[in-house]
This record gives sequence, structure tokens and C-alpha cells, in this order.
Amino acid sequence: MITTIKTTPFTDQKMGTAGLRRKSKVVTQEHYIENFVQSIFNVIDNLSEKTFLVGGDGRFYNDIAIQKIIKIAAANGVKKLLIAQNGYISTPAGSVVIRKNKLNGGLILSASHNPGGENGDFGLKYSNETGGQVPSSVTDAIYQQTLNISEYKICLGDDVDISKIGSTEYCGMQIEIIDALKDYVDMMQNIFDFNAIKQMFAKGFTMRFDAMNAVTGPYAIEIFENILGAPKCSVVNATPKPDFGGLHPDPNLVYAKELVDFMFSDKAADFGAANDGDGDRNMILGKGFFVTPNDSLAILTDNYKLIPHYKSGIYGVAKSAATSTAVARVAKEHNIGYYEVPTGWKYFVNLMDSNRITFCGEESFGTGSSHIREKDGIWAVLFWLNILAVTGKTVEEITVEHWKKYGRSYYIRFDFEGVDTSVADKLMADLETKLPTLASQVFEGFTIKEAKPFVYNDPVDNSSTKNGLVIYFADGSRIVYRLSGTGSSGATIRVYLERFSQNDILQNPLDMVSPLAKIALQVAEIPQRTGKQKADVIT
Ligand code: VG1
Ligand code: CO
Repeated sequence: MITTIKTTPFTDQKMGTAGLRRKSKVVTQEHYIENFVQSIFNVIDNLSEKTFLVGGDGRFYNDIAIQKIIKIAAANGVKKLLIAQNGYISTPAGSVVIRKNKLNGGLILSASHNPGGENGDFGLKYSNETGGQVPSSVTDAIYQQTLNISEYKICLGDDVDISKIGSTEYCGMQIEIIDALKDYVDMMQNIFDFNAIKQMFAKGFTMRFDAMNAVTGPYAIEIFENILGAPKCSVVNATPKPDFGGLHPDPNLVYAKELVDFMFSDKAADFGAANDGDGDRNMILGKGFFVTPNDSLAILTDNYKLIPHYKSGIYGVAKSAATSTAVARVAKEHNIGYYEVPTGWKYFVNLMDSNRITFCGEESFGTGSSHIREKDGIWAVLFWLNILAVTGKTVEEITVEHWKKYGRSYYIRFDFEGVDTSVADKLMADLETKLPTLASQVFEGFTIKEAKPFVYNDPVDNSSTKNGLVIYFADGSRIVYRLSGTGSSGATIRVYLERFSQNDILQNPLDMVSPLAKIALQVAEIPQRTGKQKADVIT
């Protein structure tokens, strides 16, 4: 049944910030997935001793891609695959399964927060035995394979029924269909004070969780409604759909509009949250109140002692360079380690593995801890619920008290989307050249202290990564520029704006950063070069 098929390379199979992401129309081309999966297996030794996890966020082509992976894995002599029942698994649950079962890695089919469906995006995240996505050295090696591939191996058997839990064999390879929910739920119960949260719901506390028609619906119903006793229908858009019901499953103020409108209405619940397509991102809302992911990371870190699993102490905390410095002030106060890494969760993995950090987060609605090696949307929601249950305070009270103690980093991200790739690349290159000339210049009353590319030297593997350009101002404000690495066409220029205030903590964020926005556009010549006078998405 094993056949070798001749193929020719696709030149665009380079993984970005988090795996490979392309338009569904591109991925469904003949040989596309096959080439990529074969290229991954080409860089792994001793496949006959290796076991991998396979699953995805349920988007269009999930089912077909899983069958292709099974057939290619078997033909390449892989020992065993663990496959999520019906092919559904969230990215964080995948990390739990890989770690708990000591697997050699996993393939999670997801384009995360990107829209799905025939006209949307498809993607693949590849993790190793850490349960986290592989470092750039490995993605580079895989990319080289994709450029030189001339054949792949595949088993020509029937499709495997993945709808029932149990073991089977396929083309000489062992297969185990697993319940992707149970291990994840068990882990959450071991981290948080479920009894305290249960009591809070029993006393009438209300929440709305928007699963955005993506993979976390079943997890959220089980945890929040069935176990913790949140009222039925607290979880909305709970059935995973191949096209996410047309939603853009990105939990932010723009794309989770339904939830945001509800939480700012007079019917609002006490607490609101949403997750993204593959369940690794989270948005946190109180009644008529939004918590930025930057502040959320700082607040969770500041309150670690309230959580059973962390109360005996945490190692340290890390954030991506683009993320605000709110958590840095908390790290200083608690006298714990603090690291700044490039954008992308894979950069946190070494820090967690070496016990340098326990918590980490990104401005892009990602928060997590060393319980796994991916960011974890439901974990963040449970962390907040645990804080609310133990303190009896509201989301707004907790956040405002935090600002009163630590000051506030006003923070806004501007995205300029669909920019011509060569225009975007040139903009960044020219800006980088210009950076050294900016020091001590004054714009809009703000003095530039320093301007330089962000360079990260990994203390564990000594790799060095340059990602993004940063302007530091004398008052602690910052502008960060970078190009997105998760898009499926054209370029997106991201501009991150942060302005710190110790005492003036109740202003409108957009007003506060507007002088920085002006400077950011002017210095990088964004309107002249892109034709865009304002950002396409502001979050
Ligand atoms: C974006 C975010 C980044 C995040 C990445 C993956 O990358 O900015 O913080 O880690 O998406 O998120 P970029 O390169 O487009 O800015 V997701 O939820 O895969 O897993
Ligand atoms: Co995601």
C-alpha cells in the first residue's frame, strides 16, 4: 500500500510566527500538504520509534488534512499517532497531551485567529517533545526540505474512522483516538480553586464566554457550565464550525464585537471572555470594562498567590518586546526574573524549560504559564475567575487598583493591512537605517532617548533573533514597529504604542497615545509609502 509520489517544490512553505499559514485555496492544491508534511518527517530521525499527536481547530480542510497526515506518517514508518477524536483539539490541549504522554511532538492544524472556510486560511503548527512549537533552527531546516523535495511517501489505504475513542492499526502504524478534553480539564482542576469559583457561581455570579464558533466551545461548556455551575447558555457560539460561522475568530474589541456590545450594554454579565480559533488567545472583559492583554498579564502575575498551583512561588515572567511594560513593574515589585523576547510563543519555551519563568504573555491576547508550552485561553479565563472568586471584587476594581499601585501603560496597536510586501519591506529597512539619527530629537514634545532594532539573545540555546524596531522615549513611552508573520497574503505593518503614566490613570487610551501615533506615522512615512492615512485595525 505504500507508494512514492513524484512532486515538485512549492516555494512558499516557510513557517512564520506560529507555523505555516496560507489561504485555503493554496493549501488545497494537489501535493501542497503532502509536500509540507513529508518535509517535516524528513528532518526527524528514527521515525519508527516516534509518536506524534494530530488534531486541529476544526476549520475547513481539517478532516482531509488529518487523513493525509495519517497516510504519510504511516508510509514514513512512524511508530504511532495519537489522534484527537473527530480531529478536534485546541492548541493548549494539544500541548497538554504531548507533555502528559511524553510524545515526540504534534501537528496541530490551525491558522489560529485567522478566518477559516474555503475562502479563509488554513495552517499547521508543528510542536516538538516540549509541547511547544519548534525553534527557528528547525523551521529553517524544514523550509530547506520543502525547497528541495522531489517525492513523498503515502499509504493508499481507506480513510481511518477517527470518530470513536480506541486503538487501531493502519498500514503498520499504531493509531490511538483520544479524548482531547479530559486531560485538559483535569489539568485546569489541579491548577485553580474550582470550589471557590463554584461557590461564586452558586451565589449568582454571571459570565458570558464567546467561543466564536471555534474549538473551545466544548471545553468551555464542560468547564464553566457543567463543572463550575455557570448558568446554561453562558457559553455562546459554542459549536465549532468549519468556517467559524463567518466570524473572524480573533478575540479583540474589533472582531469579538457581539461580546463587547453585550458587555457594554445594560444586560452585561459580571464577567466576559472570548477565545480565538484554536483556543490559545483570550480577551477579558468586566461589566462595561475591557482589560488589555498587557494589563491582564501584569495583574495575573501580581496575584499569583491567590492560585493554588502557584501560591508557593513563581520563577519569573516574560513578555514579547511589543507588549507593554506593565508586567515589568510587577516583576520588579515581586523581585522575580523578567525577560523580553521576540513576538511568538516559541521564544518562551526555553525560558520555561530552564525554570527562568512561570508566566508569560503577549499583547496579542496571549497569556499562559509553564503548565504547558503554548498560550492558553481558558487558563487565563479561569485565572481571572479565581481572582474574582477569592477577592470578591469586580474586574474593574481589580484593574483600577492595579493602576493605582503601579501606574498605567496606555497601549494601542495599529495594524496597516494588505500592504504590498516590497513596500513594507522597504519601509522597515529604511526606518532601520534612520533609527540611529533619531536619538535626542523631539517630536510633539516627546524626546527620543534611543531607537534601535530589538535583538534577543536566547540565554539557553544562545541563538540570536532580530525582530522589530523600537523607539524609546525619555518619559518611558515606546513605539514598536514590526511586520506580521501570520498573514496569508500581502504584508501587515504593526505599530505598537505605549505611554506610561504613574498618576493619571483614567484617561482614554486612544487620546493618550495619539501624539505617539502621529510620531509613529511621520517617522516611518507610513501614509506616503502605503497610501493609508490611518490604520485598518485599531486594538
Ligand atoms: C501574531 C501575534 C503574536 C502571536 C502570533 C500567533 O503574530 O502578534 O503575538 O504569537 O500571532 O498567535 P504576528 O507575527 O502576526 O504579529 V496565534 O493565536 O497562533 O497562535
Ligand atoms: Co491562536
